[in-house]
Amino acid sequence: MQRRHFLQLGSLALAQRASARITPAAQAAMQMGTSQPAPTSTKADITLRIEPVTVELAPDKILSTIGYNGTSPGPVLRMKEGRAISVDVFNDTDTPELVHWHGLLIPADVDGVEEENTPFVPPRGHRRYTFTPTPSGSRWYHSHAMAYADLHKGAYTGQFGFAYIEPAQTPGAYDQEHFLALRDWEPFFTSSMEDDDDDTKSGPEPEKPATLNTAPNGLEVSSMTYSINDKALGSGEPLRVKPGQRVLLHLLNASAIENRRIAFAGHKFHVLALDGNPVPTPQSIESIVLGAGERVCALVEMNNPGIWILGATQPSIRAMGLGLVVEYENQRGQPKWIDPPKDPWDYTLFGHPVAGSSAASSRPGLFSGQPSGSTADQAQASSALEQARALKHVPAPDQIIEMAFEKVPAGAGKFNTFHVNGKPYPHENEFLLKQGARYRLIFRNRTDDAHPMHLHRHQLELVDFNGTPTSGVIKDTVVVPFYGRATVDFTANQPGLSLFHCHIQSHMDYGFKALFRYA
Ligand SMILES: [Cu+2]
Repeated sequence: MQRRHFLQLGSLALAQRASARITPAAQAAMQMGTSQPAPTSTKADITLRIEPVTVELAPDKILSTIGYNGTSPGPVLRMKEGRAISVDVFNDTDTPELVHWHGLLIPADVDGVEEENTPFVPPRGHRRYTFTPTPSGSRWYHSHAMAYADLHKGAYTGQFGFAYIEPAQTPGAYDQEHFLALRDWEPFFTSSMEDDDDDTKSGPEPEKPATLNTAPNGLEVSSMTYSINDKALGSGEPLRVKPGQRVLLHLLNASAIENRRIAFAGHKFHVLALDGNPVPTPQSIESIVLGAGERVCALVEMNNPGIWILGATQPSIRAMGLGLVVEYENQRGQPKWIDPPKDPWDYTLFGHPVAGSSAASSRPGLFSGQPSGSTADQAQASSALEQARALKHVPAPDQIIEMAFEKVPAGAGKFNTFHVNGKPYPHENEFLLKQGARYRLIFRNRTDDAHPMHLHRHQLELVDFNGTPTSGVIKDTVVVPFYGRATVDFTANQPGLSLFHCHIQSHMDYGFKALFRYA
């Protein structure tokens, strides 16, 4: 196995922090103090305080970061679907902040995104967010502040937590319910990260850059410290279970940095929902890939007494803390790990079966695994586009929007930059939506990383994943495999600005985003 080689650039991080870019809107918030008066008459349903916190990953590993209400992760916020809620956010830091409600279909002015013109929560100030949570399921909340070269800002901090929107009807029976957020800490810059894409990769590579940019890689972000919630593997209390119990797990990858594969030794995950949305075809599987920002809800039958590890499949990542001990009652001994089979991760497993095609047989010629990049492949690529346009198993959209992703190594001096359709953010008026219309987005990932692509305030229905047609899988974040392709449909039913971006913070900060506007 390849060992991680990295160049730790702590002093660079410090130097950069002093000159971190502050956007004009953030600056205005700092200077003018657009704080609302402190609420006096009515108490909000929920109060969130953005403040410095300590996180005890292990007795000898206590970190300082910014969190919510004294902890990181912040509290699990339970809300009722369709019932209006108010959230008072107090910002006890010196940085303008935003709280984004990931996966909720709410207006732009409370979505918590600068690009959508949500007002900041000013430093030492307050804002009240009022919205009606929908749809039900596992959502989450996190800072949406930009970080650029400052690894102490935005999603690198401990500002994240689950928001669980309770459905009108309760889900099936279970004995225990746990919210588990995967997380990395103490990020650092590196130009030579070994990412986990080999581990999260699935299938063919239909997309390649026309000419491969062979410039030396710029800086990206990595980490050497991991946890589930606030504890490193082996610290804190184990998750205690009894034989025969059904345990409902709400999993979230709250990393600002990396996609992750996890498994539960000795057990299978019965996947019920992706990104909080029930899937058409629940499946029992041995491992799960969670892109940054993604959620999976899974039931686990406790039918294998012992002491087990639920954690990252990569041994080095588990060794650095990403895991949790699950202990059956009356069992003693060391926690056990078993490597799961290396099954490809494929969202289409959970979709409606497409008539006349199985996952294996439905792939058009382009996706049969030949190396691509030749002229013949280019020709095939255009015919594949025709096929993507002509997907027969779902209603035809009103319009197709293609989005090609490219990486420019060291495009921003030290840092890699990312382009959508040939340019970094901002795009002027390229992505215009007509209210009520149905759109198809074709994500063409011509980079050597898997990118978790998130569209705010809308729900994406996956209709094709690397050549396999599907339907019924509803997501807000879709990992597009490296050199891969994903096609999603959505209805433009949320007027206002909607940000689309890679959920890896440094990718978003350095160009990998676009705004959808309503005409
Ligand atoms: Cu990315």
